[in-house]
Amino acid sequence: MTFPASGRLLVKLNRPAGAQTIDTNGHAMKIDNVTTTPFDGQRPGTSGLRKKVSVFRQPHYLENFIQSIFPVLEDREGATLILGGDGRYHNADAIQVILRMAAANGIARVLVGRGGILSTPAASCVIRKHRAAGGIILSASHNPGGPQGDFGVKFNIANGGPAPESVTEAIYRNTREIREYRIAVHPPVPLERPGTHALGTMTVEVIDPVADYAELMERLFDFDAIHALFNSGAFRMRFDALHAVTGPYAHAILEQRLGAPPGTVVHGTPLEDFGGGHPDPNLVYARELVDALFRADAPDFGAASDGDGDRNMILGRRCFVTPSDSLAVLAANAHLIPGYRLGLRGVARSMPTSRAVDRVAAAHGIDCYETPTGWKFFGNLLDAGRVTLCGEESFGTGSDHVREKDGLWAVLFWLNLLAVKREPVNKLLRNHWRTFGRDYYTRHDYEALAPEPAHAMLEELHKRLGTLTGRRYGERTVSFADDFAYTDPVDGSVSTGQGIRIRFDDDARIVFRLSGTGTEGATLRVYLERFEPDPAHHGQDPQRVLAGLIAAAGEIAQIQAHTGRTAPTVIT
Ligand code: G16
Repeated sequence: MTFPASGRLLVKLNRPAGAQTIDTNGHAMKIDNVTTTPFDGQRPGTSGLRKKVSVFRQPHYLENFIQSIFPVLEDREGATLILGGDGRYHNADAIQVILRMAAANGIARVLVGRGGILSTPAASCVIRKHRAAGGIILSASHNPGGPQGDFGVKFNIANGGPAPESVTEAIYRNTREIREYRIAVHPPVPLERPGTHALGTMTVEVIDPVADYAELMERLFDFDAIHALFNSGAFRMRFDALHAVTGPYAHAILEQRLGAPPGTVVHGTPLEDFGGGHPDPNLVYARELVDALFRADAPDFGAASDGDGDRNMILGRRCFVTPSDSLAVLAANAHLIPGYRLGLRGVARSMPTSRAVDRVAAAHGIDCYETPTGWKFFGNLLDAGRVTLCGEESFGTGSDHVREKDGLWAVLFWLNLLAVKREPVNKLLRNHWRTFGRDYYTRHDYEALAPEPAHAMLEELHKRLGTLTGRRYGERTVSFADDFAYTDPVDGSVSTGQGIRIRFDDDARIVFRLSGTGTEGATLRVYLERFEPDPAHHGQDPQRVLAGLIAAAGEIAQIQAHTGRTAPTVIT
């Protein structure tokens, strides 16, 4: 039997009597209850379910996962849901499937971004503004797209943030037990223009994906000051959207509203395969931008965002700002920005993020929380009003304005800061380090490892944790080693196994953990940092400053022996 619109072959269909609804145009809509069986491996990772496109295109795969989300939606009947994605390959087909499933599952209204587009932070903004019960965001974030690339589904709850572990575990349990899903039989809903459509008794509202988000940004930042900066004739910027979702947002906000000259935004048209690139804003995958910022005629400011618009990379002329330093600089200067002029309630960072922001928090007398990797761990702290700013080493920065990290927000924050200070990024950074000291920091990734040896390596290291304290590696001695566990201060939930921390007698630190966002093999992440208080030593190459720690990491985890790798694949 063929299913209209999806074109997929489906197995047995059960059509119970009366499984018809009448839409607002008086048309009957048939709902099919489709018999299915569970798939292995539908447990959401660090940020949603991410798999190869070919996995998601298997019959029933997407549908099983989506059906497993509906029972966790509070007050589903009559609820509003937000739907959109980063425009990657399979986005358009998946949106139509989800719309038909939402209609069949009693959702009253779905707001969809025009063309199926919504950046992750914009989706968070729209969920909050329209008091939706939640949102489904189709993205594999910074992972490559296209038919051979990755696809993903994230579920956000009513606060606009990623579902916490209790919810993702409930969804996972549903995927283990699913026997049937519900889907309406209906032609595709046109999404190319804003407007309202009926899908059975459900209303589909196609919205401008930029409008609500741009309005929020205008409330937080001094757009006049940024406009004046762009018009000063003394400031040039390059924003690389990497052919991903932030293109339309950046064109609309930076060029059209803030007066940046056309051409400031490059690679601004979202493409299904991101133009064959890797939409990950870091020193390796955003090489073209990095090269442009290190040339003789470099612009003053450079920035990039990722596939779904929640990450950011900040560059000055001949200067890269690590995400950890960026968070610290924003925290130290927040009072200069209209949306934060009353000061910060507190700050939070993920455990592997450098401790640069801790120093700012200590100086300002505010709380600083250390959470596991994953934006979902900030949700409770933000909701409880304990923190205003948070960030992660993985190019994520955000605040309580939404419940996701927010790439363009971070760029606007920096622009506002530069408009107030009128000094180059590298000078601003140097002054920050002079005040607070510099946390030299780097992350080494070993991608696409065979999963078994990678897991064995960390298990073995885990077993040796108790024997490490007191051992000498090069010029340092281990003072502390553990596997990070987190107790959420708001709801008391406990998350264990969140990364191995090794601290040394000079307070230098190594963290080892396996990525929770990859789709191919395993990725080992090694995070390395060392504090340098003396401004006379602030201008050095982090790889050289951290060489001793890098060697110690290899020795402690026996990386080469376990993986056969002699060097990381990505250094940031
Ligand atoms: C996701 C999460 C982030 C996390 C990052 C890295 O980002 O939202 O909170 O820091 O993954 O995770 P991992 O080290 O496990 O790969 P994104 O941008 O991929 O959604």
